[in-house]
Amino acid sequence: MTTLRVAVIPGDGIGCEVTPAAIRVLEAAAERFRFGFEWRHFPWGSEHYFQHGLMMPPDAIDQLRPFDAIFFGAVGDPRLQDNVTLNGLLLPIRRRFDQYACVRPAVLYPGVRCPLAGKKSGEIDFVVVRENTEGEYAQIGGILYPGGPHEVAVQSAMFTRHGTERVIRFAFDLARRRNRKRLLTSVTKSNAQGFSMGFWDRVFTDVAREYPDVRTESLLVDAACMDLVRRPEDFDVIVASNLFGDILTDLSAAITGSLGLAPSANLNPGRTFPSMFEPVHGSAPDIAGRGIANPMAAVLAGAMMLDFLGESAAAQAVEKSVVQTLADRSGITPDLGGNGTTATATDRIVANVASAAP
Ligand code: GGG
Repeated sequence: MTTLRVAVIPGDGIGCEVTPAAIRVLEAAAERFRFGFEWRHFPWGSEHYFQHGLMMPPDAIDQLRPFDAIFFGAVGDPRLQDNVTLNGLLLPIRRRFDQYACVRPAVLYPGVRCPLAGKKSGEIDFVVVRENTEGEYAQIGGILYPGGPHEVAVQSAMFTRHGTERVIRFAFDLARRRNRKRLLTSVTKSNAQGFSMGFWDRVFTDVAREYPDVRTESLLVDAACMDLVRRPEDFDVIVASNLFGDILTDLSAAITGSLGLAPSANLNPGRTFPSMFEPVHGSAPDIAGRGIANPMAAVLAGAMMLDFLGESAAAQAVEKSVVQTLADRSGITPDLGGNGTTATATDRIVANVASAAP
């Protein structure tokens, strides 16, 4: 029997609520499809910072390296600056394990209320591929004369040919594999940022020549935001830089009903290091501890992990079980208009995993 070795970092806030919920669902899938999990929990995050002055220990990357995958919850604590928490935990893992393709599907499922008028389930179904290791998140910059009247802040974005080509190529391959509209949309802001984003546009045109069977479109990020609201059904695969990909995926979660439904896979496609799977949402301090966080984004991230690790039948069963739970609208959480809790939604999904047709 296959045993998947997974490092679990629940992190902060509702990360500590949705991660165990998703593990219950994944265990149910493992039992049904006859494979096993070995989970190892790492209590890293803001509490670790308060105790030790660091979000994770100095040898954290070495500790994580042997695992098949990392299952991550959320990071962020109102008592700490977000750049301390993010740059101390999530971003170094993405960079050090070269998880350069962040894959974020956006699907309008049956039973979910879409905030856009007239959109039916199934009509919105696209994937955003976010560059995940460089761009605006490169952490190059500094502060001069801090706090004074002449204070200067510099933050540079870094775009390399290697990094840009590989994520664009990944997105083209995904458009081919999905075989839906075979359309790849590249999103930049090259009218204002001619060096970096003009460079991205050129690389996009270069790589596109290798994929004559995939149609292409280039949009400025402002137009892309407008079009995601006006005509979301037209998109198939979108590729964007680190920052734009992050912003676009909060918007795509909103138009598909809830941030509580949006999963994310930080992939190292060459499998040289473990990939990491997490909900798009953060720690949500406003609802943390109340037991009402939607576990579905974490569960769907778990399904993406199963698929990446070769358990595709189990992955499909988990996704179907979420879809069934949404369609029944029983036990669902308040973000979806229900009056259920994390526990009731998880119970329904687990029951559906056990009973769903193969
Ligand atoms: N589960 C993802 C999470 O905790 N996200 C917090 C966050 O602020 N992420 C920013 C980013 O992914 O760029």
